[in-house]
Amino acid sequence: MNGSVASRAAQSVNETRLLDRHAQLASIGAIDPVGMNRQALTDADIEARRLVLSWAAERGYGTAIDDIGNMFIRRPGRDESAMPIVTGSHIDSQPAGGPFDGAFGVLAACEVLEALEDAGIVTERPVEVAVWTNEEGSRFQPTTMGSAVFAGQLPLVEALSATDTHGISVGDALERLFRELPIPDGRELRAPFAAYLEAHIEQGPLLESAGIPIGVVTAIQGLRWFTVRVDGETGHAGTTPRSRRRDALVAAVTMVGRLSQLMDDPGDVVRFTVGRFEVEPNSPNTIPGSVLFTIDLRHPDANVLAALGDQVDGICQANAFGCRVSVVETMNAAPTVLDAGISQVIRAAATDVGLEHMDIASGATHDAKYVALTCPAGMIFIPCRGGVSHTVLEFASGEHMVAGTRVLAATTAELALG
Ligand code: HGY
Ligand code: MN
Ligand code: MN
Repeated sequence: MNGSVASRAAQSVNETRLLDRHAQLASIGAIDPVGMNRQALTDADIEARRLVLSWAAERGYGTAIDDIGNMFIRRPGRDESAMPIVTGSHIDSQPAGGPFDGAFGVLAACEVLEALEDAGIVTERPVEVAVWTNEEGSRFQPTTMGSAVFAGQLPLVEALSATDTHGISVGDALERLFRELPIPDGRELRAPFAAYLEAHIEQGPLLESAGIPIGVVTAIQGLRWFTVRVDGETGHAGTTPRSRRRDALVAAVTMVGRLSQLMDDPGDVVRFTVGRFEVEPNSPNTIPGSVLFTIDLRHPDANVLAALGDQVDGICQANAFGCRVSVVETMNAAPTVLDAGISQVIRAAATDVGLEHMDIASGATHDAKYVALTCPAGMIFIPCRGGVSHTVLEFASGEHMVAGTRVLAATTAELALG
């Protein structure tokens, strides 16, 4: 590792600037008294993007945006024709999330550009910050939408037609974004990167339990998402005999029960979540006419994921209770092994900065999963309190944010130098 230059980049990380910017970003979409609701392509997301772009403007960096709204901020390199080293994450949040998931990775990436600047380091390759669109997938399904489209894993037209619960499409929401946040430079989807780095809170308990500040992510487990729609018949709760009912809710809860049995895993490795459940017309004395629910299924082993996921449709159809059932798979992403060479650079950077590190597999998914299909990719985790995330209680300390950013700075500098 090019010790002195990478160390200089790490040491130039400015704690005050990083934490001030975190506070500024955390104020946009904040929930009172704690937490974050800054879902993709909402007013808050647009305002947060504007703030990040204002930091780029202060340094005169070029900015670009692609057709799915992924934004890129570029610090030039000596060789402008060389593929950039790109680092970033997302600034959209869950509806009741925290101000660290994703935001930390974008803040760390912006701070890396600042640190390189302050240290007067001229890199051979350009270094870019990426801000991916709709990582969370809460408002528009599926998760990691921007990076999936970027990597050619989700057709742009399909992503643009996804709608939120109010019927607003990604395409409509993006048109607003493009109008409100004019960024003159377009960027091709699949523009090649030399390497991609993403810093993120762990969102699990392992680093905190081990008392280790840096996780070197070796893999991201696979996931499959399904949307199940059950259409029965509404009717009067007091008069309709059971034999005449086509109750969508009875069918849907039976499906969920059977699926839960299937996913029961003594080893506690399978992750199965029904996170959204909508009943219509949702009236106490009307038989439910339709139900929509989602399934989030994850496993680190591709064969297990395939075997379980392939049974979802059959189980739902077998418990229809006379209703019409449609099961649509909105995402099927295989487990990802991150680049061994990049992981080694991250380990060396952590050692260089004087921070203990350990290898870790990611239970959450990340934009790095899709970007890894296009270039060598690595991830750096920092601990979060209690190992919790996707809750308003999510928290990461300033000390750990600085530690992760220093490792990101050293790794980025090392990769961008030659
Ligand atoms: O769902 C996830 O793992 C991530 O938060 N997108
Ligand atoms: Mn995230
Ligand atoms: Mn998340």
